[in-house]
Amino acid sequence: MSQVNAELNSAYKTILNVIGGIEPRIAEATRQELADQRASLKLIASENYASLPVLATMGTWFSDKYAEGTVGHRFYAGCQNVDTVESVAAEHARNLFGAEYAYVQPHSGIDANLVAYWAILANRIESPALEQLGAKTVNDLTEQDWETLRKTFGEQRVMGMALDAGGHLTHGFRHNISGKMFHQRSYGTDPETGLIDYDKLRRDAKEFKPLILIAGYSAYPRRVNFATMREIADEVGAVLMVDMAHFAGLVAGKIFQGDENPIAHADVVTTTTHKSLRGPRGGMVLSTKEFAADIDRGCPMVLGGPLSHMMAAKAVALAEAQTADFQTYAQNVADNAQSLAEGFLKRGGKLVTGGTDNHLVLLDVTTFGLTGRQAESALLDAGVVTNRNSIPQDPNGAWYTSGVRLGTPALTTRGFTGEDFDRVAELIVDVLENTTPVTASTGKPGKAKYTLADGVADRTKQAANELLNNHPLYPGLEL
Ligand code: DSN
Repeated sequence: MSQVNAELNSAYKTILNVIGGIEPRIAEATRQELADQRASLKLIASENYASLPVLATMGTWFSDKYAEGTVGHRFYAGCQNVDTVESVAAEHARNLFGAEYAYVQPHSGIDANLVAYWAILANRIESPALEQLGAKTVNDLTEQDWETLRKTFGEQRVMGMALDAGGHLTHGFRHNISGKMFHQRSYGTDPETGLIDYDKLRRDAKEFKPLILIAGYSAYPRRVNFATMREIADEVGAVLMVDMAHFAGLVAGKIFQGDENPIAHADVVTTTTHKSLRGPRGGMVLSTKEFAADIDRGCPMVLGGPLSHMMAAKAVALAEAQTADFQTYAQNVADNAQSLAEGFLKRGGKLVTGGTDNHLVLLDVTTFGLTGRQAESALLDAGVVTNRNSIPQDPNGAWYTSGVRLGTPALTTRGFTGEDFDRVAELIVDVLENTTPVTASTGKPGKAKYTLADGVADRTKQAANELLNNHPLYPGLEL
């Protein structure tokens, strides 16, 4: 992470002092959050550290402006500067990803997916349905017509990756609105290899005939062949939607190319902007021209007024992501994940799929006799921040789980090398080997409680500090 200029560092100090004069607890929590982030090994695969210019861009008066609508077509007066912000962010998104169309308003990943679902429904169903109902626009529809339309929409099907195979809640999981909107069938992974079985997926898709085939994941440690997904979608007449939230940085950095580049193959691509892409918290939808008009109806169909300060920060982050430095960063993220995986494998760790070729690894902690929850908590006690995660066919269910997911985007931003990640694997194995599950009162092995052997937390924190001090976070920033 490069040194940010001294003026920005001193501006942050001043701002925190001013905030402290109004609500000291918030100023203190903000200072403490930076101290905590600086002092821990952040391995949550979906987190990163945005640059200070990106963070600073979020804190401006664009926050105060309403701008529902789209560029040049707003429901409020005085949006000329918001128009500039949204146009610049969309232009950067199109250029960076080579997309025909970019919509930068979504506030989060789930918002982006909802906008995409609505746009696909509208594009593929609404027009013919309207015609059938003798209506020109949705405004002409009667209550009865809406009932008919609701039934038509309600009969639609999506096919996405199963949650325990690494898929995401918003891809049709029953406790998410996507699972209420659509009939869903999930595709899993091969029980032996842990990899997506494209032949089975094809057979299932032919039987289920989804309107939308969703590719993308939040805990699958491998690349996806989007060219094959496209073929399958075409064979069954589905729209191909890719949720690249986790790996957008690897697409932006040209690590995923050819068959692995979602933009080249999908109709609609959604993403968040704050994970491997290293921007502000938020979402985006990219698409072919065919879906642009329907995606533009995201606000007010799904979204409230756009967060213009966040769109501005997206523009800054997307400009950063077009630099050679970002390409190097993305390559390092992938290389470091390899080093982390090898670090576990050579110390007897078991990884779902046997390794990684993206930015994350999924460590099966049953070999240490632990649940994911025990492993996550013991690691946190030792200053290692991870998250527990289901593994395929997880015997411990989605709450306790049997895995820990670890990603390289954040620590790579700090400048961690492959050697550092090997040391991180060593520290994690040491913690897990020294963690003992506590038997539950029923006499059965407990799923939540554990003990960590004396001295392990301290020696891990000390070793982690050495690594962290070699790669300071926001060097020069003192609050
Ligand atoms: N919460 C994100 C993650 O951790 O993967 C996905 O929404």
